[in-house]
Amino acid sequence: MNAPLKGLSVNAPPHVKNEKLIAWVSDMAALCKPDSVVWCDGSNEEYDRLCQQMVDAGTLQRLNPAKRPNSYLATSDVNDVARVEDRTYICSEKKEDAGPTNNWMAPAEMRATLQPLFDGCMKGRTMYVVPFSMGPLGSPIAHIGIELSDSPYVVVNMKIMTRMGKAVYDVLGADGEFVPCMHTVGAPLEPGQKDVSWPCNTTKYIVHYPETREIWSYGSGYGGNALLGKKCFALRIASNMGRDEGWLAEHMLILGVTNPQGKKYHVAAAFPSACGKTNFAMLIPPAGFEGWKVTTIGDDIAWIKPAADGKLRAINPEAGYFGVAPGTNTQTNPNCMASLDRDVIFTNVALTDDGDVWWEGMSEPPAHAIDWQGNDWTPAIAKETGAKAAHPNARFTVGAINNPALDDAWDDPKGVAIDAFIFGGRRSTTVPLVTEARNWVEGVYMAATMGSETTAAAAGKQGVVRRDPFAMLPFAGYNMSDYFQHWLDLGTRLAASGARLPKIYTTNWFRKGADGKFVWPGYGENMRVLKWMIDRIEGQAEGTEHVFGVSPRYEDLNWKGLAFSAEQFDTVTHIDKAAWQAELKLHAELFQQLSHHLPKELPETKAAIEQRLAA
Ligand code: TSX
Ligand code: MN
Repeated sequence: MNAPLKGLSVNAPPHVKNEKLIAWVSDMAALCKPDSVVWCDGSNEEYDRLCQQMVDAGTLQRLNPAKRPNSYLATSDVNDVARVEDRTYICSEKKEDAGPTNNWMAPAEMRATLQPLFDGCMKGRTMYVVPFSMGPLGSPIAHIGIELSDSPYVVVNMKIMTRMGKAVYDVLGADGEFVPCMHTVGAPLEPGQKDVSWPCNTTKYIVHYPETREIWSYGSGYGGNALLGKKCFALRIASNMGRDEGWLAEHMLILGVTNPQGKKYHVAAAFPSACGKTNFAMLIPPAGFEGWKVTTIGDDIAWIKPAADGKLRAINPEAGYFGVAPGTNTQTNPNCMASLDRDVIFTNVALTDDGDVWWEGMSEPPAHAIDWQGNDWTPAIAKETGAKAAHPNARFTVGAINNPALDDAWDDPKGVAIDAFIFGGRRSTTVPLVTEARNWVEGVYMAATMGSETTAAAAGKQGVVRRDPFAMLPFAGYNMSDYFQHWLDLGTRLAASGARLPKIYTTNWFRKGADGKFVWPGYGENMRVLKWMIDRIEGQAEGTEHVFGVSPRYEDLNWKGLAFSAEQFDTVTHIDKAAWQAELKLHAELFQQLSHHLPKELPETKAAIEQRLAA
């Protein structure tokens, strides 16, 4: 029996049995007033049909099938090119539950703000109902979302980035739980009004209600603002679910490492933006590491739940990669470049004269291209005006199955057992190449205090250290100090169960020499650091203990296949006491900002480091 519907009839197909879902879709259709409601099935036919529709509308360009089969280029509105952090809100009942690092508004006030914006926002458009699973369908670690969107670009990206389609309704059943994800580009069409190729609104809101587990996104069609399964659900809402239910939703890649004996380990790693997460997730072992294999489970997000045996089991909630294109090439990331051979949606890269794509740092520049804003681009124009062919935040959307290094267990509903966590920063000084935490609390301290120097690409002054605790600053859906406490509590709980906790490491590939150049070769050579970590897990590598952990000495790493001197190694590992005293003052500033609910273990760990520094 259908419950009485408040809104219009939305003609739910027979396989949709969830009354709560049907009622919600009806209510939202009544609010947004689309011309029609389409229940997506996630089929390839549907994908092809929507892409063709967008080609006809000018939103997508089909790339040359001989060069880039089954691939498209989208170019966005010039003011809709990135996540909008200043328009992103955590609307918890209490302000303190959002914490000092999130924008907050009272839920009632936000609902009153959004109501008139959403009223009639889909006039002249189609409302798509997009069912998706974050994580392998039916996995005990996975969760279901339903996104309502008036953007076909969102639908086709969600098809690549999530497990989207009809099968989700079988898992959802008649009374299963789902996270409602409401999205509009905020550009209703009057009768007869001609559409633009990238509809959006200058007003934007990316809103999360953590208590009721809802997402409302208004005015943007781009990436994390619009593909609501990713940052909004899998990080901001899921971090709340994880805190309440005893698990972790993290901004982490997951990789597998298999040694020449065939023993396999799993590592989850958090890095702030512009540290090469996707590159690390797809790392190819260098010369000297014959027989070693690195495989990708995920490149951006990890959901990690304690299993009955006390091990932490992790899944990648996503099914594809929404990665930054500029800088990606066959040297920096051969596996990624191979992934992009076909079946890709590119956004805001340049179009070459032969119907292919190009971006800065991909290869030798073409003699001529159409840049991401539709203008002629040549190397001469670039030299004269500084015009970029691709936007610095240009993206590719591609399915994980295209990755030649995809891990066999990437889709395993049980997930993989995590052996180590890595927290990496981007620092030209002070922080050594790699350090192992002596215990869980010391690891949480490293993660809480990690930072990145701003690069030229980011707004603001260059070379300033921005703290980005756990690489979660823009993504924690609740108070950051409570989040630290959750990590500490989890460690205590796992230890009490008698389980061996994953080891925690902090890395920095970005130390510079006196000449201002990077000293560590990075990329595939990071395998040398990864091997040391794994050897440590097995109790088969030495290191030297210092003020805040354990780091390898020169002789503790395998240097086969690389000319890297002990002097160079010293440049990337030495600990400057004065620099660390200054560093700890910056940690104090962070702790001051986060003082409400800050776990006492963090200032205690800081005091212990200070004591060792003074000794
Ligand atoms: O992704 C990077 N990684 C991790 C790779 C597994 N990048 C790119 C960061 C921006 C997205 C790196 N950049 C890494 C790194 O380890 N290291 C560096 C710094 C660096 C840059 C260039 C060279 C060496 C180090 N070498 C030459 O240009 C020849
Ligand atoms: Mn990310």
